Amino acid sequence: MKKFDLPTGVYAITDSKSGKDKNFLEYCEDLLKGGAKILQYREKNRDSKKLLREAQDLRKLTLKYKALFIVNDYLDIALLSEADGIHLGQDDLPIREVRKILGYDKIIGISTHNPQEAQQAIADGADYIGVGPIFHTETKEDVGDPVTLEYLDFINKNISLPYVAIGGIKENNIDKVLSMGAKSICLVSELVGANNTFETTKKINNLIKNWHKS
Ligand code: 3NM
Repeated sequence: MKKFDLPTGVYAITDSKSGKDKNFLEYCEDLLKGGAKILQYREKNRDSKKLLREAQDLRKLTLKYKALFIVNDYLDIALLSEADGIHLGQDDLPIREVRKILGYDKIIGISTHNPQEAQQAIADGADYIGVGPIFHTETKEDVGDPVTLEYLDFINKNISLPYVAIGGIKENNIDKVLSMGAKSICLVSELVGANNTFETTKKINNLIKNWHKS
């Protein structure tokens, strides 16, 4: 299997609230301008045509900024938009089946919430895992209680796959996940809610990169 690593820095995820006061594509471009080298398109309430159109737009944008493009859940949209990969939840299509269609050149990530799921992700051939929610989050419904830093600690000690730390991470608590070694970190509401998404993404992205330089 190919060796894959997640880029060190902000792992950006779109959110249907992204366009709150901002144009959706401009919002996403701000994330990329701010230095995010991976962008996941995660939208639930869209018809298929709109999903595809937005995914194709984001594919172009991510190529411009030399960032990876990942589609959440939808295998057809990932294929048709020529995404770099797909991100699956525990109740989505099984990794092994998705791999048959996507092949080994594409990235498959999966959200995990406990050691068993992380070990299963390795057995199933995932390229990376999501580790969360570390803290309380309102962004993802039915995600369950925070897994806390204890689960992150387990992952660091026992799981060799690249991971993205996610869930309730803000500028004011990011040091806790950084100090445990997290290199790829996702913040959704913190960036959606920022007055200036570009500046906030840039600041946090530099914070993560500088932390790992020293
Ligand atoms: N997945 P915020 S938590 C999309 O734990 C997502 O798998 C999670 O948003 C998981 O930064 C989450 O606003 C939402 O808490 C993260």
